[in-house]
Amino acid sequence: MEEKISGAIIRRYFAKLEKHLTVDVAIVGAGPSGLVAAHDLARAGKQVAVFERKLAPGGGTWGGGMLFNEAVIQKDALPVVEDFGVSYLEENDDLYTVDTVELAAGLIMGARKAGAVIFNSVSVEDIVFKNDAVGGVVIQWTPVERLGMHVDPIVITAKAVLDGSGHPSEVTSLATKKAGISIDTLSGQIMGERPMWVEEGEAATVASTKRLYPGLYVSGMAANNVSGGFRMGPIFGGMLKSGRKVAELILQDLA
Ligand code: 48H
Repeated sequence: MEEKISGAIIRRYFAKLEKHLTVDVAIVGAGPSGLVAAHDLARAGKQVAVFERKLAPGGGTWGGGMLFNEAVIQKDALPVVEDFGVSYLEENDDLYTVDTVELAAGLIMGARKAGAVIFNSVSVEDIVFKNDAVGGVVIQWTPVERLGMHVDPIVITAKAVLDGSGHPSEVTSLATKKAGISIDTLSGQIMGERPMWVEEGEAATVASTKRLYPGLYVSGMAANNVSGGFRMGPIFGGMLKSGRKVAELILQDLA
């Protein structure tokens, strides 16, 4: 019995990993924007792998505002929430609340059930950059990264790479620093996140969700950081709509 359990896990995991060595879309970060994008892309028939540094996918969803596990969403983001079967309560002024444990769990389940595969505890430490385009991600176990062990990573090739890494926009940072590229922002570089201004931040999150360079896309707080948007705190409509928008952009480009 002991051998059967270990064997089943190893066989299934490595079959899953091998099947995703080359994908249509590699998504870095299983926060709300990355999970919505994963869901929409997989639902449209694309092969999608999500790489999440932490053990638990969900990004900043779980903690709500200051660990009060409720978040606010706006009326125009309700279709996304409804797509995932997540329940909500009406507050006022076209604002609604969601239990963030249900939101995180719902987004994870929705992305998985649509066919996206999530590799948790896996960090993206570099990009593939060939023929003047981003062509994949370089991955390493998070514990190896955290322990600072000198271990070479492995590579996932992809037609599109989505930087859904949140505030630090890690993938775009790698692309600008290591590949030395100029991206689609006013300065051609990462502009840096600005302070709190909810309405502006929410609008900017969606507006700055875009293709930054051939093969490289950005969503969520990473989009804000890259394009110099304001932050907005525990309101998640912009993240959900950003995930939906970037999926549409990638689908158009891959068509
Ligand atoms: C693998 C990585 C790597 C890496 C990071 O921050 P997130 O929740 O992402 P978004 O942008 O979808 O949502 C942002 C939202 O949660 C938020 O922070 C808001 C609304 N803030 C407003 C404010 O004012 O502060 O998730 C990103 C995920 C995390 O789980 C990271 O662990 C993961 O990406 N990640 N995974 N390899 N190199 N970098």
